[in-house]
Amino acid sequence: MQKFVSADALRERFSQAMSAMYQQEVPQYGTLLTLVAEVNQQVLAQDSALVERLTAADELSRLSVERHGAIRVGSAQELNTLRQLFAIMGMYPVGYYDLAPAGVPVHSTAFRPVAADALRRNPFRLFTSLLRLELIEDAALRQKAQSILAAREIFTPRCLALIELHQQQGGFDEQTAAEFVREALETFRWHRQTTVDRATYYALHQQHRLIADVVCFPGCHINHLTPRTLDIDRAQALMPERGIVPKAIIEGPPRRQVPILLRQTSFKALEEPVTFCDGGEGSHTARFGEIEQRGVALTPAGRQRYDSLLTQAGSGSDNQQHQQHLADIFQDFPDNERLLRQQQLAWFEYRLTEKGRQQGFPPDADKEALIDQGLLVADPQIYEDFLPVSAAGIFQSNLGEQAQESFSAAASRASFEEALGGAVIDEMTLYEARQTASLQRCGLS
Ligand code: OOG
Ligand code: NI
Repeated sequence: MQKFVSADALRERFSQAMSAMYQQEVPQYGTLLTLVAEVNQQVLAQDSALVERLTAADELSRLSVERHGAIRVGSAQELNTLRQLFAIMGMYPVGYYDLAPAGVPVHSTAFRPVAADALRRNPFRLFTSLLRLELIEDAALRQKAQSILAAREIFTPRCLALIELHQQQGGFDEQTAAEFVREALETFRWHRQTTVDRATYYALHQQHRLIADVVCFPGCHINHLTPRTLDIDRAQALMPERGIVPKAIIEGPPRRQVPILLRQTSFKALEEPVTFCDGGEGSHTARFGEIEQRGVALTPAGRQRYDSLLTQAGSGSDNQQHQQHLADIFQDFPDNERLLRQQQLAWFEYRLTEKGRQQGFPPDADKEALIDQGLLVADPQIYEDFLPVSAAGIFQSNLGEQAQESFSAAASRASFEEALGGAVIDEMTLYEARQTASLQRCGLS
């Protein structure tokens, strides 16, 4: 039998290739990577307990390769082909995010690995948005955007052939794997040449900057890549020293003893020169850089608490004030692991210690007592997904300062799944299954 390259290896190579390409395209992203690596090193050097814990949970090695990216597509067909492309790399659509209420005319999912060992190996994820053309009010312009999108092909012919080949034979040998990564990368490359004339670009831009970004280019350029930091406050504070101007506030929850969900900040999109297809120069702002700090995934009950506290806190314009205000409001959210477990607000993964393996215990033993006796360890499950409010904040900060109108169209998960060609996976069932499986492995019911 032929030996195939694993999906995990393909994803790892692809994520490395994307990162290398983006460093070339947006040199500030390289600066950001260096900064994050330094901050992570400092945090680990100062916190041996954290190192020990991450090592024992086998979570340390993924840190340096970890990043997410974001792309935006214009048609059902493009989204559907992306689903097939990412499946080859072990990335599946998880979660549905409707950004229309926040004034962004897209709905989205995240393509990411789902199995625990795949996440440990390389958790590369892509936040993928589908433009909602139906939200363009001007019928003529909507029609025009539709026909521009219908005429483009964002995948190379060889990439499409390789997707088909993979579906037929179930894998790639070494040589084909390398070719696949090269060809797949082309879809996400930046093109400074638009496919439309100046007038069309500005007409679409006038409707919404994002619409111009999705419709006017030959591919779906990667618009940011985001490394994972262990201390986002420190990284944010150091950004100006490195010549990077961060967005005003860090999105998401405040700093905590037990970090929860996801905190994010970004630098402003670059103004990049473009050439219109009828000649003439213009500029386009779409591509930026972002960093994030990931914490424990919350259960539906925890998430509900988070959402309501965040709404209560509102937003601010001064980061220090906003963080202090958030910290005050989030006093109501338990901030130690035991309480998070006991109140079932967060997801954990359990494992036995050496002592636990030797000593044994009945399946109905009290988990907290076993933890106290040093027989059992509960590692927080990292939140692998995204936050729509934060995502909207990131989108907005890169769409200029002017207020965006809010689209009131009802959430349309069904139409998204129809375009995708399959259902999105519910992230909560993944976290829950992982917790349950870990308890079973430990012999607990
Ligand atoms: C995606 C913005 C969302 C995040 O980290 O929340 C995102 C986009 O700008 O296309 O990447
Ligand atoms: Ni992002």
